[in-house]
Amino acid sequence: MLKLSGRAASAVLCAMLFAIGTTASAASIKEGLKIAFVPKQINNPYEVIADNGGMEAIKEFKGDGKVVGPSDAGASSQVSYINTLTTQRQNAIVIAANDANALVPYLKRAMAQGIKVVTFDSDTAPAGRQLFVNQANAESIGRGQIQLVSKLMGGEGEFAILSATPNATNQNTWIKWMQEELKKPEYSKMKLVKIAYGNDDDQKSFVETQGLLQAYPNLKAIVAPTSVGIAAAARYIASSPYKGKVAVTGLGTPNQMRAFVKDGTVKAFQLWDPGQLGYLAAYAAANLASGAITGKEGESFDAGKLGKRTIGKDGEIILGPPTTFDASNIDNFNF
Ligand code: RAM
Repeated sequence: MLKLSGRAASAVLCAMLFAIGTTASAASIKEGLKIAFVPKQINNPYEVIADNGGMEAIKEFKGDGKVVGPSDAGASSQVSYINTLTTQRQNAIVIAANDANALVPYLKRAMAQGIKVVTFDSDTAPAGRQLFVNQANAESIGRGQIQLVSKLMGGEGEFAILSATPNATNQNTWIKWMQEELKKPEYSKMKLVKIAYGNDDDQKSFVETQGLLQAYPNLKAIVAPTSVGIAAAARYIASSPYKGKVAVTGLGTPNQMRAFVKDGTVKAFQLWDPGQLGYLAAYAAANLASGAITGKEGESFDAGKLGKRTIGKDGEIILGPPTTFDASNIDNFNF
């Protein structure tokens, strides 16, 4: 048997106590928490991946998870779901908000009844939630989109943005940063001619793409910072005479964009892993609902396979930087 000196033995004891300490933080989540995910809309593949990530996490910590939500991303379409979840006394609501302000009174009512509210993907005004799990720093997403489209259109010419809904908090914040980036002298030959809204509806985004190409015959690129918009724009361009002439980029899932990268319609686009976003949001909600964190800046919690995460300013938790996908790496991703 291994014999240890007094000092070595106490080092081992310390290590054991430390190990017990770290497991205690992992076990700080109560079992059986009822956590409901409310996506922007239920039929959007991006949101489905995010929600599945959330359900995976909830399973890990033995909670009781579900996904409920509207079929359109309209400003008030989530209100009735919030009200039902409040009546059901869920422990936490994790929501990708379709509007910064419209939901606040209802989410406040939920919080007043002890329900924890975490926004993810798309935030409300801070009064509507305790935490916001953001996919990446909003400024770097917005600036990154302009840097990418500038490269694709050779730094000059007209381009348009095809966004989601006019009230989507996430897209509006990113667009604000895109416009900020555009003020730099290196983009002086680029002109943003229009911001169109496809409402995160495939058909509307398709028709809006067609409209942009007709209205702006000199258009050199479309940037769609929405997974629904970029896929619809790429589908339109892929079978039109604009293929190879008008660049399509923005934010999309590799699985939805793969065919368009392979056929040359899309050269490059960006995203993060939506599954990890939902996973992180579920851990944040569970830690909040277990009383392990209160939502204050500087508090940390254990987020399962994503490791320790820390709450930043204004209750924001950031997943990580986005990835740029192109023909060279797209096959390494499957989501
Ligand atoms: C759409 C939604 C979502 C956004 C992604 C990039 O699926 O608008 O909120 O984060 O695109």
